[in-house]
Amino acid sequence: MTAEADSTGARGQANPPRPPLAEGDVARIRQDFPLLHTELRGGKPLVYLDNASTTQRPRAVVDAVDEYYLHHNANIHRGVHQLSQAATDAYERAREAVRRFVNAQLTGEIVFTRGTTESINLIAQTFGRTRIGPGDEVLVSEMEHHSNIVPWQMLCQERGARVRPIPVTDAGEISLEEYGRLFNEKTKLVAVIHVSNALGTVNPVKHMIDTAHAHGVPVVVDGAQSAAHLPVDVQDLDCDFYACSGHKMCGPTGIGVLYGKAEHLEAMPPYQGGGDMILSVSFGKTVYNTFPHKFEAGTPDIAGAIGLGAAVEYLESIGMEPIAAYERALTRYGTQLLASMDGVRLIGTAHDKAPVFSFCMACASPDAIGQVLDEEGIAVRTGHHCAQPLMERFHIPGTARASLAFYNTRQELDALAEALNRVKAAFP
Ligand code: 7TS
Repeated sequence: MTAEADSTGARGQANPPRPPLAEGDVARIRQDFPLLHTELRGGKPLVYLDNASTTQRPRAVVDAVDEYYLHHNANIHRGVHQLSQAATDAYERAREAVRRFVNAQLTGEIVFTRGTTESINLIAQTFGRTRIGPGDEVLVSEMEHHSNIVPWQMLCQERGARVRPIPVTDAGEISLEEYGRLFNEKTKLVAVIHVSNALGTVNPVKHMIDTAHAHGVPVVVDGAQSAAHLPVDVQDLDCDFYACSGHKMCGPTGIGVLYGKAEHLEAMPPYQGGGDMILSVSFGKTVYNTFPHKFEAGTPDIAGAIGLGAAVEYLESIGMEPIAAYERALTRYGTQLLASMDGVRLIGTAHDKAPVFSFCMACASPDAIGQVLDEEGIAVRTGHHCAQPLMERFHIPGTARASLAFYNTRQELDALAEALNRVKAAFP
């Protein structure tokens, strides 16, 4: 772990360093993901490079979901019957697994949501509504995903407050100087992406949190793209909130996490009303449940939470430090490969990056690139990646984006480069 990486909030100091994954490890890991062995278009092996959209699931996750539905299915926190208790135990064990994974202090600081989007909307509609008033300012970076912009715009519109963008440099890094200058007595919240989905930049969020706290300002971290790539330690970061999505970290879709400091969750009003979030209801007076249940109205995605618990246990079994180290090597390899290609322009050349390669080509639009790659069995995403202000910042309508995970290989990056030569041949 480099000194620079430390300021990103990656865990690593407390644990002895473990070696990165070797090629043999990755070959074994790939056996855990049946879908990676798919053949497309008349026998071409799938090269799945769209992990920022959603990762693949290992068999352990699918099995955990199956096991729940086939053998333990019941509603939670309700019945005294055995099945309901077993389901409740499994759901709460998953919460504890997530707590351990992000190193929260208390299990109750983990709220299950539908995903990052819902986690951020929850914060905006509860914490945000109690904190943001007329004339106040919320700082968000220019590289945010729409789900860390629009909920703040909606809140600010309602409250007569405003969202102020933190500028991004040409390399795709947050300008820390400009960030520091944006603070004033009206600044009430910072919301920042840990790892950029569109550029791969790993932001120095720990440093940014320190700066915000020095001004008495709480920080929300969008961890949708970091949880599967870096060891995350919310206590070390000292973030006020951390949001992530199960499906971007090998878990099921429809389940996500909101970590919040206990003092905030305690003080926040509920998000939605209904069953499970109350202790008692009468027409005279309703008493809310304690956190995290206060924020989990209605029957949750029980199977999803159990699958997410299995996903974090799977990631832990490989080790987040070895994953991060392996991915850093993949990032270096891919960067050299693509930067050396004529006619390919990498967007996002930050010093500290996750294995996300966003690029434009002089000869073809991102969509046309995506189509040629698809014919070769290579899955990438094209377009604005739900980061239109960032595309505007780089004066481009969109990019083609190859986003890798720990089960991707150098050979797959070679296949990408080879296919890009075909794009050039197709659009001379
Ligand atoms: N925040 C970031 C940084 C993201 O990358 C995404 C999804 C979200 C929030 C929203 O996550 P959700 O699970 O609630 O939908 N990003 C992408 C992407 O880059 N391509 O497809 C989805």
